Amino acid sequence: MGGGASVQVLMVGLDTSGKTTILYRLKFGQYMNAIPTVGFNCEKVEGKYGKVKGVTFTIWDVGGKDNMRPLWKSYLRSADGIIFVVDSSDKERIEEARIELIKFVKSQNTNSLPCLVIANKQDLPEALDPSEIETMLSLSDISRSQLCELAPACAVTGEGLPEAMDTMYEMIKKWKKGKSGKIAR
Ligand code: G3D
Ligand code: MG
Repeated sequence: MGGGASVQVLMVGLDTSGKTTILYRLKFGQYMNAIPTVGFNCEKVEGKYGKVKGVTFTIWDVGGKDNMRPLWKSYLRSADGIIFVVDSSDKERIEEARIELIKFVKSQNTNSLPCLVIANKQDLPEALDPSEIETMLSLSDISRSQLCELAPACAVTGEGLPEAMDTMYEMIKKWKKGKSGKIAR
């Protein structure tokens, strides 16, 4: 894979974690006020700089309200990677996020897709540190069975998002490399 490559990313996470804001920030390069997502949004985003220059990311942003969560699985079939977004300032729901994350990554046991956790809303004064989030979400447990990384970000300013997309792409490349020679999906 290199310039001109095309990858599919499934973005999930609890409602109001900032998924749609991230999607539009990546797509339009500016802050767009998103309305709560009913169903899903999908955008093609071109990597502009560095390692992802010329790479097309097709990003599926699926609604995260509790009644939508069982549907996340149905978007996995063509995904090359998962982004799980957490609201770093929402301490009350971090445990709920952990449970949904574990449930979701375990539900795709045959693929073990790479999973990037975006610790969003790092701009808020009450935001937990990335290291605290890593512990509270038990990311080291997930890392035992599949590629899993954490990226801090702020979707409002866009800070951290280019690095997050770089990391996602590197993880997908690694995963595809490891998979070749094994049974194709
Ligand atoms: P969702 O798609 O995950 O449900 P949204 O979440 O993208 O709809 O965002 C939910 C709210 O969080 C929005 O505010 C949005 O502006 C805000 N938000 C998203 N990312 C950030 C961030 O990095 N920092 C801060 N401070 N806010 C963020 P409203 O007010 O429209 O509900
Ligand atoms: Mg949304």
